[in-house]
Amino acid sequence: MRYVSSGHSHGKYITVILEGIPSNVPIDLLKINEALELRRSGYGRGPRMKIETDQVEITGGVLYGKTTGAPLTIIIKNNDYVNHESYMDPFNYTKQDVITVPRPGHADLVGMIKYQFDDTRPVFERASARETVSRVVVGSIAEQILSYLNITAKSFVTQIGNVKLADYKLDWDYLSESCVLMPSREATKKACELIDYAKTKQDTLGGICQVEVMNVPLGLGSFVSHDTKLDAKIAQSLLSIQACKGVEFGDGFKLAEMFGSASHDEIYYDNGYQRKSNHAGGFEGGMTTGEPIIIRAVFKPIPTLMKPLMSVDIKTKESVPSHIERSDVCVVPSASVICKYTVLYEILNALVTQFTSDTLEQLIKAVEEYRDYVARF
Ligand code: EPS
Repeated sequence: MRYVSSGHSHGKYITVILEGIPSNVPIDLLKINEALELRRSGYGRGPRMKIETDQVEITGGVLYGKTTGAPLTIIIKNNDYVNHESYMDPFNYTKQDVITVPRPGHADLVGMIKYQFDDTRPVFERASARETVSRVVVGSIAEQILSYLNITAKSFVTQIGNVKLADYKLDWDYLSESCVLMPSREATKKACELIDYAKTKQDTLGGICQVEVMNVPLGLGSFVSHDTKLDAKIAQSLLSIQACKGVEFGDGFKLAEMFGSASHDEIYYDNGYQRKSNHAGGFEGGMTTGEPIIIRAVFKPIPTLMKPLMSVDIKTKESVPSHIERSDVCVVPSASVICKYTVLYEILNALVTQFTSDTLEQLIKAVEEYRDYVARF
């Protein structure tokens, strides 16, 4: 499987071409739109999220409600385009609003130097996290296919600023109600207060989110070569999400302070090979172990600050405050949604690479047979 997305944050559309999806998969557009809605929601997002409605349109690769096996063409309209059309229409434009002061922490400065622009717009229009709609769309299609294999996933936020979920009692029933996607009423309240505080300070906040994937067959990915390791592929995909600065599996960075005797997952046999723990987060040797996949990703506070950091005007080389753009205060709840769909895309990609999967039926049968084989081993 592979996909490519194209489009600008304030352009007319984000377009995605997704290749390698088996044929005969019924596509539920409502589910994709619901996933996109969850991505937009989350306490701490900016005014733009009230403008966008994100209804996908599929114009290729689906006939009679099911995939044909051909590449899917998926279009997501940017409602905000109408407010930017005078300079965002690719040909019929009046160049105005030239922004020559890059924001520290954003792709602005390096992008301008590398691609020889005198304006940050051609950089930030593409570097923008608006592009993450594409990751949610392809991941939601993956989720629909994975449901036939009983593979399920959830994601949630474990930290926003200094508010850590670990300090509170968990309440999983509360997760769907939490406006910051934290499974704790108390932690949610504290996180919202902190976001409000950051907003009054004209500042931003980062955090950590966790993805868990259940019932993934043992042996996806491989140990044989550097580029066949599935944990590495997932890490690459997650790190490519805007503002992501680190990824860990299972006990992750905590392993540094643990003894080997406490770090690994002892094996026993009881109706198949079992593990006493899951420190590895579902991966050994770049392959899935069959245990739940546990991944955390850390997101830096977003770099567009209402109280700007100092920068340089590339026209005059003078020291000036960086450009102020309407933006979000905290995107970690959205990031947790994006991370879940990013991981699901990679899991499906590994499955269709490993098993016969021209059709949905073939994939289901191949995975069923393989699971039987593993159970008998
Ligand atoms: C973004 C800046 C904001 C965010 C945007 C990502 O947009 P704007 O500059 O239009 O206010 O709201 O996120 C989205 C549009 C989205 O759909 O997630 C940025 O600079 O990355």
